[in-house]
Amino acid sequence: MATGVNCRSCGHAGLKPVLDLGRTPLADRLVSAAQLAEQEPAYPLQVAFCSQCSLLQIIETVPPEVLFCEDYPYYSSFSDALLRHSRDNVLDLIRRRDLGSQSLAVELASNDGYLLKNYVEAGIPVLGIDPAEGPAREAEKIGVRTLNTFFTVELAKRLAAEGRQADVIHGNNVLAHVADTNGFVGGIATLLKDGGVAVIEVPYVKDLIDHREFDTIYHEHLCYFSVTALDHLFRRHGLYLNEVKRLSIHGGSLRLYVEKVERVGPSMQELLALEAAERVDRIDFYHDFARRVEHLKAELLVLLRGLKADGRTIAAYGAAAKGATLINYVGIGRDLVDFVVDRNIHKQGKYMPGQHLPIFGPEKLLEAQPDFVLLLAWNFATEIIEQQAEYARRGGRFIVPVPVPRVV
Ligand code: DWN
Repeated sequence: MATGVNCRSCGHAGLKPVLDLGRTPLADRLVSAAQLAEQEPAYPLQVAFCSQCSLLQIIETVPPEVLFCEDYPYYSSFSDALLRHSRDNVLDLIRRRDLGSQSLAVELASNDGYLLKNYVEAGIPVLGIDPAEGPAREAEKIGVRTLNTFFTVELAKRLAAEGRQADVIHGNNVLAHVADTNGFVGGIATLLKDGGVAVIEVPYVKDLIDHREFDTIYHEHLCYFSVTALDHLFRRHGLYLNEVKRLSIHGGSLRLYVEKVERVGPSMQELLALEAAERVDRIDFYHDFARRVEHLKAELLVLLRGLKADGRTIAAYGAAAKGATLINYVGIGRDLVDFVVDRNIHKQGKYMPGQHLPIFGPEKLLEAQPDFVLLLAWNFATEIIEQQAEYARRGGRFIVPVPVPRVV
């Protein structure tokens, strides 16, 4: 049975359904105390596959203004691992592309300046573009010049006309978020200098499927990319995906090196071959994903209910967007988890979407000393467990929910 919706990338009609997570609240729309009694907006969250260009995507498009502008609570700098990851990327590019004071580094979805600040430190001119008011304000405070707006082809044309084409364009965790995928990529082609490079990071669909990372599916994430689907997308706009790196961040990501000259290297050929061999470009690869996600849900509920039945107390770590998908799909309310903690001060004092679990600062863990902490931000488990050494020393244990629910 095909959906009546066209592919976001190639326009092909008749996407094939893969997973239906039901109607869910918006993952990053944290609830204030005053809003607790209000009806929360909820939207269908259905995943489908395009058999023409092999792009996995969600059917629903929530208006970007609703998702990313006011009160957008995500600040990249609350993860030390992400800051280190971004700094290494920039220093590598400065060296590889011999960037200097005559260069221009642009970041699409530059957030709070977490990445571009490394260019500023090196005396290299930057321009950030981000629609989220709070993070853009923080970026300006640390000297990262930021346009508080969405990136569009029109903006790219205006900047190019002003002589502001870029030597490097960064786009981390944004390509999957844009409602106009082709417009966004067309804008990159317009804004990039002929000899420039776009360095883009996206979660990798193969890791999502292989490791049952269903909770990274939410309305901000419209597309779930394979290298095959990305190659089709970029070539449509005269861009070439010449080099790819697989990264462990965010449960498995790709770093894409995209240029205006075609010189496809071995890293790209190897991944295209791997995807063909594992049929990542066919619906078969996604066939039993829904069943495997159902299993994870059952396994996690058995674990949590068993601990509660033994009279144990459970809290959670990471008021993450993926955490919202997980607690609402699995059905984790205050009957199982007492509260959530998060370092992000903009999230503290609010409540998780849907299940309305209260959010506190991490110090709450030592105050309440719950027996177990469910790591909703499992993608930063190593960093968080190290950080919470005192909680563990006092007997606390952690639950990692994905890919297999387990106590560590
Ligand atoms: O695509 C996106 C990814 C990259 O980031 C965005 N759409 C939104 C966001 O997704 P998320 O909220 O699921 O991402 P994180 O980065 O996994 O969220 C982790 C949460 O945990 C953040 O709220 C920060 C918090 N945190 C913390 O409190 N202490 C994180 C670390 C590392 C910590 O030590």
